[in-house]
Amino acid sequence: MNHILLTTDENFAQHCGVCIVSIIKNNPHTHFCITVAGMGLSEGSKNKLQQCVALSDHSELNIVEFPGEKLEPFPQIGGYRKNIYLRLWVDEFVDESVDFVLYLDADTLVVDSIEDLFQFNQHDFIIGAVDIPFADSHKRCHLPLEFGYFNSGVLLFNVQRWRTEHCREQLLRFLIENKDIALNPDQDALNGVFYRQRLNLDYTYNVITPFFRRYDYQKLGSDELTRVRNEAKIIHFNGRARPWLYSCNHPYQHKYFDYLSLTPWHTFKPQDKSLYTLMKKRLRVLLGKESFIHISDVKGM
Ligand SMILES: [Mn+2]
Repeated sequence: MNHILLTTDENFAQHCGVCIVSIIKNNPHTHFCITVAGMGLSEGSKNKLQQCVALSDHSELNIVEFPGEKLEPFPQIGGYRKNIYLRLWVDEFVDESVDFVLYLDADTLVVDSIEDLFQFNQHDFIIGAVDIPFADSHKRCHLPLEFGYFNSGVLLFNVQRWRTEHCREQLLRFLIENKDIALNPDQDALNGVFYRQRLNLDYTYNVITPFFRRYDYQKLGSDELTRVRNEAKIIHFNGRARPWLYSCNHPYQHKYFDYLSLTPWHTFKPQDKSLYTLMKKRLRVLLGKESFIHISDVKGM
């Protein structure tokens, strides 16, 4: 059984459902045990999430209502809501026998098989994560450059070590001691504490938005950029590129709506959909002002 963890609140329940459908549709022969840890999820949303998982004959969903008081010792940082820390309770959401759990942000989309992530026998890491190319956040966090700085939207947890080495407590200590430098709550702490015990996953497992922008990450070289775009397995709509907004021009936006159409949220209409946004969107492309690469530049589109 392959274990996946997602966390959400009521606002992100739909995106969480879309992500679940994308996992199932791209891994039709894989058995998943999916946990959704949420705070304040309505009964309606819980039912809809169950219907998403029911699209697979052999996957199961476990919805956990997270007790908010557990978040109390953790600092609130910037504009982030404290529920960003929910992933850190990964060890409490699964049985003690489970070795690995793949955590996915609800703003990700799985677009290919992710079975390889569950098929290895390596235990000498605490978390697997994907580098942010050319990130400079390690300076702010006083981390050695050679370890890079990873994004916390896709995390492969070694749950056994997470539990026995009291990782959540280590992170809390880091956050309290480094309140002034931590800007990205969980992400800075995870980097700050586990940079030496990280398994470096390939870029294709967390393709963040800048990979699809015309002028970002040019230093990676066009071969590498093309490889990551073509072989993307998990798309992460981080930053402002939200596919559920009509104005978004991310080349994978239509995939979000493809999977959405299979969920009980299929009647969703983007709030910003209007003739004005349509024209603005088209005009940006026509005038060459669009920062995203063109849709046909991405494989199979
Ligand atoms: Mn995210």
